[in-house]
Amino acid sequence: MRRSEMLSRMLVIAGVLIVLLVPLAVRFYDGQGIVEIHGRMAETGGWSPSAIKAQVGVPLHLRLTSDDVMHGFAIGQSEMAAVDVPPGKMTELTLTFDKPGTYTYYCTRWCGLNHWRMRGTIEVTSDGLGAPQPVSPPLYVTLNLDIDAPHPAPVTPLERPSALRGAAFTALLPPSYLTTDYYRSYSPAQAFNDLRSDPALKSLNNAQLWDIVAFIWQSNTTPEGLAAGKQLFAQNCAACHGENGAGNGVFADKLAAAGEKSSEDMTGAKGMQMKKPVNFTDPANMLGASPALLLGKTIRGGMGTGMPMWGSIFTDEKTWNIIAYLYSFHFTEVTK
Ligand code: HEC
Ligand SMILES: [Cu+2]
Repeated sequence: MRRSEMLSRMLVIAGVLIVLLVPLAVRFYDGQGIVEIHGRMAETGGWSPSAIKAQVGVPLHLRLTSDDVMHGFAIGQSEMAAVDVPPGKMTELTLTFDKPGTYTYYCTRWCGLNHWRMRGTIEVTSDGLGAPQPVSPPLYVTLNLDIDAPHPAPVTPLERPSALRGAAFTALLPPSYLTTDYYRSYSPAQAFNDLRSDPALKSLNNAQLWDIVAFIWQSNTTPEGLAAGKQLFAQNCAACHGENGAGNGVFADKLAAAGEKSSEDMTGAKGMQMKKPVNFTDPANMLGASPALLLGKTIRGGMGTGMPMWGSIFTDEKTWNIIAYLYSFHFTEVTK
């Protein structure tokens, strides 16, 4: 064989190899390989694996499938749209993270009583570049609130307050009541008591002061924010708290019916102390709760009461929108 012929054959072989290997290599080495995740209802194991690792800026390829019913997959605190994970099919997904941290993936379909326990984590690290961003503690911690304590409202309105009527008194209202800080830190009942003892407002009757409370609450939200909160509530909370917030969602009964069984955690240990989902339409309870308290409970969860923790799922903005929506069960014309 002549030297040049051998060389050209080798080049051909090399070329063929490159054609065959490059796509494979790209699949495996441009990222961290391919991770296959199987979804199962929480009672039979949830996601497996339930913890994976990734690196900042390096694509993570996922192949998702379900071993039982239809599940959904989404990453908490991100704008990623949820993808369906049907049984008997592989759904491919590539994710690239631009910040280090622990991300939560969760099921977005109500697949069973313990649907919300279908969660896993992605630990995203960077090569020592850029220290993790310091996180400020949530407001309920700063305010030192006991978010598990009962919070009955010392006063409640006789009729439904109206933000629209309340807006008529803006000229009298000291501006300090309209700050975000004020709204987030106090319950509507506390705000009512503050207004009642304010000399600037002593000409007004109680119903008028409640209208101002509704107006203050309305001023801290927008129609878009409320619409977003309503949608998030319907998707994530209504199954327990009820479509209309009355604490009678379809899962509320099922949780009660499951009785003893529902107090088992995923390992079968009886770690749970199940409670009834809160009725958000009860003024005696809700008007005694500040947005900071409700947000605290929402992000931290009930720690074994059946109330899931949502802090790793929603951004702060989304959670504040849900909280604003919860008060709309009490105030009329809460949007402009
Ligand atoms: C699986 C059922 C379940 C789901 C889903 C659920 N909750 Fe709850 N929630 C509960 C239960 C049970 C309680 C009462 C026990 C407790 O306070 O820990 C509760 C209590 C709360 C409280 C405390 C209210 C108060 O007056 O102190 C808030 C706030 C709350 N839930 C918000 C939410 C939001 C917001 C969502 C949706 C993002 C949600 N919950 C989804 C079961 C649920
Ligand atoms: Cu599921």
